[in-house]
Amino acid sequence: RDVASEAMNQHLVTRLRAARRPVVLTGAGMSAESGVPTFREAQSGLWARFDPMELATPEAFERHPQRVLDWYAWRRELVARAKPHAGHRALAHWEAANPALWVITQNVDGMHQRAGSHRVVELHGRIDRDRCHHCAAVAEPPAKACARCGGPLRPDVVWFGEMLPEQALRQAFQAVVEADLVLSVGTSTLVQPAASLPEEALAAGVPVVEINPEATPLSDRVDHWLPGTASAWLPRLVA
Ligand code: BJW
Ligand code: ZN
Repeated sequence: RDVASEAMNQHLVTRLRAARRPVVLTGAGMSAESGVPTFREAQSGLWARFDPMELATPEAFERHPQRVLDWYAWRRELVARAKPHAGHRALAHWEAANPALWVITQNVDGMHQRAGSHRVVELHGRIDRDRCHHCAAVAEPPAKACARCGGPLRPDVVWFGEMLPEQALRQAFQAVVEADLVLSVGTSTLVQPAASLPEEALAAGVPVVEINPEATPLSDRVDHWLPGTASAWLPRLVA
């Protein structure tokens, strides 16, 4: 590493630590190094021939419920075996040092909480819960049908074409417009409305820093794009 980029990194560390109301936005890349595959990566083995974008829809569940439930059962197992990594722990430490920090995640795996973060807003639900596809009553797996209305149970996550949980969405937009620094980690920034959060920050003049090994639609407009992984960058920046 050359002296100039070391100096820039040091400058970034100072800015992040000085932030009074930081917000961290996380996506599937945050969990990749814990062993949970991202959505846009090729899926492995059994599921290689299915496009996650076509499984994560109400239409897929209505047409092929067992296929969708089997995919979720496979992913639930990956999540249960996965462990938070140094990047998750760095964010938990950051919250301990700065209790105003928010983590706003698109992930459904609960990994931030397992690492010790408390102020986590979950935009896309949780894979370890079920809810009724008809009346939205929450249920514990492995029940098969909803006790209240007899409707089919499905993972308590947000599929394409479905609304995000209203309160989480409201909290997320509020946190971002009140933030003095936004850090976007491991998201392709393609899926709405989550992809609008860093846009709102940029429009409000809030500095945005992005950690992602690949460029995204955001990368050439953020204040700093840090090409690399969550577990490599976060402990250096904020732990
Ligand atoms: C690393 C790394 C490492 C790798 N370290 N980084 C046209 C225009 C605009 C919007 C729409 C449109 N057509 C349809 C829409 C709406 C639609 C949408 O946005 N579609 C786009 C694809 C175009 N959105 C919706 O439907 C949303 N609802 C909605 O809009 O409601 C209003 C409405 C309702 C009805 C009618 C009309 C409007 C709902 C979206 C729900 C998304 N759900 C999923 C599944 C969740 C459940 C589950 O887990 O199964 O959420 S899809 C999937 O994408 C999942 C993710 O949370 C989400 C985002 O993905 P993410 O996190 O960015 O992951 P990847 O895989 O895309 O990227 C990983 C990144 O990590 C990459 O960049 C890597 O480089 C990087 N990476 N390793 C750091 N180690
Ligand atoms: Zn029901």
